[in-house]
Amino acid sequence: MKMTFRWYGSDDPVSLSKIRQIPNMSGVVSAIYDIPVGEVWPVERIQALKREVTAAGLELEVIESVPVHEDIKLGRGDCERYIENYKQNIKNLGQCGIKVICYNFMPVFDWTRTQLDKELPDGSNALVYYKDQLEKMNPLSGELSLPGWDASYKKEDLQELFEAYGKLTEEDLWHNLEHFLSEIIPVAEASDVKMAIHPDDPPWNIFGLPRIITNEKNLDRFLALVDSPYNGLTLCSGSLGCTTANDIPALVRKYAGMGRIHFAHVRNVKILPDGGFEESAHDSSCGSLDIFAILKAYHDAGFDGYIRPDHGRMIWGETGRAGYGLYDRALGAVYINGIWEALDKMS
Ligand code: DNO
Repeated sequence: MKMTFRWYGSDDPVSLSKIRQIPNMSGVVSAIYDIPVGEVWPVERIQALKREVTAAGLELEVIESVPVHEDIKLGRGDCERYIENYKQNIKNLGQCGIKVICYNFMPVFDWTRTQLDKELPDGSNALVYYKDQLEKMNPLSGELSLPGWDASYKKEDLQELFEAYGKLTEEDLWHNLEHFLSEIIPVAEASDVKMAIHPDDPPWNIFGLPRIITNEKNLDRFLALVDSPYNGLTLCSGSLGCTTANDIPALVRKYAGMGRIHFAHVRNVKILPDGGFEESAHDSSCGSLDIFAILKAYHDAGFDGYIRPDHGRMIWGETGRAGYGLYDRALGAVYINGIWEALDKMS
């Protein structure tokens, strides 16, 4: 595996030089954040980003993410133009040596939490999803936004988007996803860039919006839509793992065994009795997931793709982008590295 870390560009308070000091860190995953969703990222901009990262002694081989415009998910309006732009982005990124593109197909909202700074008993702050808080949230207020979200919409379009999704069934969403994949995967193959869809987080419908990348049955269906190694997964343990219905080690064993996981997001989550959840430290002892079993499944499958610690809590007084501070994510990376070294030496 290749250990990586998410970096939000030059205004990220977590600098490249700090990331480089985390042991065994091969590179960062990042994106160009100031180009409107759906438009083409010029090659010069990608090269400049790559130069900045490599000058700091790190690699840039994974893009997280190239967001998918809502018109593509809804199969309407400028859908075909945005698909052409997406293809151009794949070509441009491939030309710059990018190996994996992470993206998602969640209608309107990316990952959703109800509170970003819940104080845990040890004094750390974490992101949480509480059902009672969710019921009080108004998705149309435009106030719902998480740091680091892959925004694929404009605030003023929310009302209209909700109306459009009101008429879209889950089957329509599958149909639009299939169309998108059938167009882009041949380009990804020709450009040698592996596409890696991120599962829906949380993996259930939210605010009445359909979500389909949620469980084993749907992951099977997704991979069969275009049966190519270039049509793969970002397997996010914390997203799929916030319901006990998903057995993460089993999913990893299956899909890594098929060579379809290109990017591993590893984090733990504590599932609450009512179905809500709290993000926890990475260690197995802190949440509901067995991180050792998950990593063992990757190791047994001979996984040699990219991996990253996922959200961290805010600890030691750190402030900044919720979920994406330095300290707890660095602890996560070190924990994953430790388990991996043990697995290597024991095998
Ligand atoms: C959350 C991230 C997601 C992910 C996107 C991919 O922390 O894992 O925002 O990057 O869903 O498009």
